[in-house]
Amino acid sequence: MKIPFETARFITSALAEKEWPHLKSPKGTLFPEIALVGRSNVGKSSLINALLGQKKVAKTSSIPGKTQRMNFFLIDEQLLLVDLPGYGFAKAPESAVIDWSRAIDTYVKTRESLKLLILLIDSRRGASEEDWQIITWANAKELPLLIILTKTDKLSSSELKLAITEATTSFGDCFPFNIYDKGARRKLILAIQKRIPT
Ligand SMILES: Nc1nc2c(ncn2[C@@H]2O[C@H](COP(=O)(O)OP(=O)(O)OP(=O)(O)O)[C@@H](O)[C@H]2O)c(=O)[nH]1
Ligand SMILES: [Mg+2]
Repeated sequence: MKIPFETARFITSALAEKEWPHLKSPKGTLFPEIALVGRSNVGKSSLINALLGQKKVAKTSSIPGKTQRMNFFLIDEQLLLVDLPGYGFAKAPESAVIDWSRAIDTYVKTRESLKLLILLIDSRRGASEEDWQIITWANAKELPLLIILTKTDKLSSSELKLAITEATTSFGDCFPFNIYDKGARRKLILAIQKRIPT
């Protein structure tokens, strides 16, 4: 699907299933959807901004747990992109953590219009237990999955090489990314386009 990632229109912020939007295209079908998932603070909101070449589409923060709801954006009037709340954030009240993880779990397992899951993993930390749950589940469901190693600017080139080798060995293809790499946006768009069926 040839999405240029030029415009983003905020649609809604949701958590419970009944709040999720069911937006239809002029053709009368649900818009295809891609979602970003990953640990809190891994760089999901920052990646959305980089993808759109705009600073303020998704709110970012150095404090983990910034995105506490699912934020739905309509991209180029063609595709829904969802910024999911991050998991593994220990400082939020326990009940809130349970609500988030339940909502994310239900979302990735049941959302019919979901066409691609983008899993972000911090290049310095490797995959967590929750990341592995997502990988295993996506493989079982044959849902296209794009794994991105984030914050690669924090690694030396030899550390990065090692991180990529380790990631490739344990879960296959991955895409190294950092928000300061000017060439990354175009490559990322191509990687996403390649994985969304037309
Ligand atoms: N050095 C560096 N910092 C980054 C990069 N991407 C994100 N950050 C920083 O990491 C912090 C968290 O980024 P966010 O994009 O808010 O992370 P998030 O995954 O949306 O976090 P939650 O909303 O809590 O789930 C911010 O301080 C960002 O500026 C990167 O590529 N390199
Ligand atoms: Mg966020």
